[in-house]
Amino acid sequence: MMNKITVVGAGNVGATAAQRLAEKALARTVVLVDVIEGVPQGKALDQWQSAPIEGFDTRVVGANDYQPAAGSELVVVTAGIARKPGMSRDDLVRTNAEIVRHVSRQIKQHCPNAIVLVVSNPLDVMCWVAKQVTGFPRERVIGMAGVLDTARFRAFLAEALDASVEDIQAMVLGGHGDTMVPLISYTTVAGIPVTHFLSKPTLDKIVERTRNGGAEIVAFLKTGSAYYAPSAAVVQMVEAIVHDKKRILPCAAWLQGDGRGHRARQEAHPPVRRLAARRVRSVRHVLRGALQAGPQRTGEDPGSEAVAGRAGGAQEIGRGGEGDDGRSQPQAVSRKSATHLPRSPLRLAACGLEPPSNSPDSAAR
Ligand code: NAI
Ligand code: 2OP
Repeated sequence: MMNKITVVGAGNVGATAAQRLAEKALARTVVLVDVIEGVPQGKALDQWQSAPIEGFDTRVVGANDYQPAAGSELVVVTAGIARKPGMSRDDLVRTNAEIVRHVSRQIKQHCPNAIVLVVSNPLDVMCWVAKQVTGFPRERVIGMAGVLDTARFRAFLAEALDASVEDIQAMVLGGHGDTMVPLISYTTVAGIPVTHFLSKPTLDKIVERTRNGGAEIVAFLKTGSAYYAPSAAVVQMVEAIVHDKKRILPCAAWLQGDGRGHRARQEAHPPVRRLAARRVRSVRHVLRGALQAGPQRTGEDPGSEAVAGRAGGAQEIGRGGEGDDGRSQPQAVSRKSATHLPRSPLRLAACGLEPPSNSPDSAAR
């Protein structure tokens, strides 16, 4: 159990995540922070009053500032706006980058040793903003999306197979959107390859539905996006961290390609390189949009150094890539290493579970 976990953003995902964290007693205190006066306090009080019925002792407290969050060991960032019908996750980038930048500064000040779990969309870019602004080491800034995408994939497969979700083993890597990669060759039903049970057209449909899993829910809800499965995914990751379960879960992470194992895997698996290249393009695209307004902010306030660094980083990525501004890992990226490293450091990692080049997963992409 941790002493304190903070959830920033007391909206749908944040409030539901806080409730789940408390019910699982993953911390002594769960702090819910939001900018809207009264909302985090009211929701936290309501959740705390469910404790005698649900049988947990975790105190849930709400606040509009970060004082109660001070010293949190883990901070979940769900602050931001959610998608409406017709919007892509990337449409949220300008607004949410500002929000996550502000939140990250607060985290850096009040929770300097925290692990930051980012949820706000577009996920990869928001992870990058959080990492740049906090300056935390890369292993302390991770993003949730793959666990959610994997859960959706498993749920759809279980439905098609009329089997228990518990007996479907799968892993979805790639971006949280069009570049999502459900690894069909690693998908099994009680250990038996799923291709024994489902035809390619059926699997293709399930892959497509998984890719559009978020949009399908937005189309139903109309006023917001999914939150039950996303909050469950957050809590699975938090639980893995709190109990140091050694789980292998897909997550967004800043990869610099400087680990020997990582480089060896890159060389061994051409599809992963292709995936990386695709992600470089997608991140570049998003960053260009996000940073058009960037330069005029330079020098605006102490935090603008991060914005300038971000803009510089993005331009470098666009030019072919020296990546990191070196603040958090000054040893890591050099001009020399950048020539053979992935040009965008943002990629999903799943500890050696990359598909071989002739796998069905290459087709799925
Ligand atoms: P929501 O609109 O219900 O809640 C967002 C909350 O953030 C609101 O209560 C708002 O007041 C608060 N907020 C805004 N600015 C803030 C600030 N500066 N400090 C603290 N709180 C602030 O949205 P929802 O459904 O909870 O989604 C939150 C974010 O998570 C969205 O960006 C959404 O796209 C993303 N998301 C990501 C998923 C993923 O797989 N990575 C899955 C589901 C949602
Ligand atoms: C989802 O996939 C909106 O990213 C969110 O539901």
